[in-house]
Amino acid sequence: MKTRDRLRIAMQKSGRLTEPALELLTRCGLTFRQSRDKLFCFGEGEPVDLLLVRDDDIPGLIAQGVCDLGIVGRNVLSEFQLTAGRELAPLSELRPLGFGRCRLSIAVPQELDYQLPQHLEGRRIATTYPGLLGEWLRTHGVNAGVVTLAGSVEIAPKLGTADAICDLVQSGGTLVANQLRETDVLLESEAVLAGPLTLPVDERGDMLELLMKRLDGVIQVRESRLLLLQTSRTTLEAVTRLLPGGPQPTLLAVAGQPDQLMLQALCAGEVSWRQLEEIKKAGAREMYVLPVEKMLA
Ligand code: PRT
Ligand code: ZN
Repeated sequence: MKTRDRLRIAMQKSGRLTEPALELLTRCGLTFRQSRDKLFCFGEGEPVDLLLVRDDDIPGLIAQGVCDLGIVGRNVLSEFQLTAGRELAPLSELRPLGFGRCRLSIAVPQELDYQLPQHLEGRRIATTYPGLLGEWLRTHGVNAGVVTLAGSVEIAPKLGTADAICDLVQSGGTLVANQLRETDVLLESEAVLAGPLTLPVDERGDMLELLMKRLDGVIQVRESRLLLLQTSRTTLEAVTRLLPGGPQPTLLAVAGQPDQLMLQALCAGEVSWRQLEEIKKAGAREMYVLPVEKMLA
């Protein structure tokens, strides 16, 4: 294979992952000139180009060495790893990217009496993920027929071509609209950065390392929240105990109220209403959760 000095990233041309993937790369300081056929985008500042393709083609393009990296759903990557021929290079999930979240689940007609995977014995299950479904069936020792479809899996039970389905679920709206009930989750998915198991050792390797560092920074900031609250000195310990992870909080005095403190804490992830309510019960008030725009430690 001819060596390249520019890094090439494959991403979805048009679909659910397109916009968030582009936004992520832009936040990493990458900009692209779009070519007329919109298949190849030349990177302007850094030596990183984009290939815009169907998501299903992304793992294959990396495995063949046509692209160095790809942004793709874990569902597509895992299916590829289970079904690709041995002659192709193995891939790895380099980073979870925190968008495109969904799950691959089994769903059955609402009226079907289903409690255990064993109730699928001898039945037909429609899916676009025969590799992942096959593995799950084997794990549970179930013999079922796998009906592989290219799309519109959710209508298979109504059409009589399958008794159950194995498909991606996000809100669950599609299942409800088709009188189906979600029973088992096979895989929790989100968009991931996929790459070869062994990374290139030429100029591309340096760029790759740099890109991963920027990605980590962008992801860390995106998931960070700044929590501000007020508490009295007597409830400080109880409040601090409930704070979601992160470094030690900063304490500030409140002018004119010697008993009161202002607490500032950087939290590693989302702070839920439930967590806030618990912290409030422990004695906190005037609580704010703020997104973090940039961070330089
Ligand atoms: O053209 P191309 O092949 O590139 O696109 P595609 O149609 O195969 O993919 P696309 O854009 O639909 O999805 C790309 C990726 O987004 C998937 O591989 C998943 O990793 C991720 N993703 C996240 C989803 C969903 N959420 C999702 N809800 N992919 C598909 N769905 C579908 C699902 O198949 C079902 O039909 O949405 C329906 C369920 O949604 P709810 O909200 O009704 O439960
Ligand atoms: Zn696809």
